[in-house]
Amino acid sequence: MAIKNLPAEELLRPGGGGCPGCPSTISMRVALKALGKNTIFVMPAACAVVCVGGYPKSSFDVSVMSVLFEAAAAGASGLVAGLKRQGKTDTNVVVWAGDGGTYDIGLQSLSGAVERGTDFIYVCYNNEMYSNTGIQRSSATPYGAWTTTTWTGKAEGKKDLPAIMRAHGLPYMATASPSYPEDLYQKVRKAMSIRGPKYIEILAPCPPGWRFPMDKTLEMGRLAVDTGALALYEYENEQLHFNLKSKSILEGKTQPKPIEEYLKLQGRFGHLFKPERNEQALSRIQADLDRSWAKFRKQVECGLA
Ligand SMILES: Cc1ncc(C[n+]2csc(CCOP(=O)(O)OP(=O)(O)O)c2C)c(N)n1
Ligand code: SF4
Repeated sequence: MAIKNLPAEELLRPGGGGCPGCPSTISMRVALKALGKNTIFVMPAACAVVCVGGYPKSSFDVSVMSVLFEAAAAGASGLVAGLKRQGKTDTNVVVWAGDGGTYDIGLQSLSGAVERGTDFIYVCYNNEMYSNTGIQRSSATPYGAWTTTTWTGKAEGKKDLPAIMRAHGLPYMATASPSYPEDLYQKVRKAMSIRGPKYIEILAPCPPGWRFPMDKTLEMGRLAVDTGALALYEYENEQLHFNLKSKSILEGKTQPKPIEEYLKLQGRFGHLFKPERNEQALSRIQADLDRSWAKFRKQVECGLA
């Protein structure tokens, strides 16, 4: 599918509160083209809910239910049950949450909703930190990254939440990027066609938090895929299927670019390059990444996910 073939209707209007170049807003615009008007968003505390705009104004042409930080998936479960009671089973109930609200504080409510088989789509736009409250670390923040609570670089690696979601045995999971809108669109459409819980994780390069110029969001997303920092895939019927360049990286047909090419454009990793290169940290980051691809290859070879 070509980008010009995406539906022309815009359900995200101008006037939202996101920063220029906001990856959540760009992704939301594409997702709404897939979802259409019969959609209700459930949003916990995060940038995205601020981006909607201040009540009574809204930049969205669909309803948004704002819930407590820890309760997005529980709120969605209630909404799905209420709609079902009214006979409305064709409404898309979609959680749109940051990584703080997903990897950390909302994890129990997400796990519970998935375990109960709730028919909803949960989207995590993962900007790898708590950006709305001033860039604090989350369990999705990668090793070595600066945040206001990891001044010298995070000492721990990130939690593998996609693996935790797959371990729930849910019917559909995918990773996506605002830099590949056609792929994101198709993954949202696929999620809409499947009953039960669906989880989509969007890697969201955030200019103020990652410290890069705001016109470089899409370039950063493409570099994430080119270096293998983001693996684009779908998980369906307990199988992993890789997409776009991630497929040829997995199959060894494309050599990923060195991770440094991605890191050195982000101010949050600036301390790894100056005043002098931190070879130990850089090699650890590359080695961790290589290991995660080796694991993916094994999983695909053995038909495991
Ligand atoms: C229980 C609770 N703790 C803390 C907060 C403050 N808070 C509001 S938004 C936010 C950060 C959200 O981070 P994330 O989910 O990663 O989304 P992002 O801001 O990055 O878009 C925090 C800590 C809150 N609203 N409720
Ligand atoms: S801080 Fe990042 S995620 Fe939040 S509105 Fe700005 S660009 Fe978007």
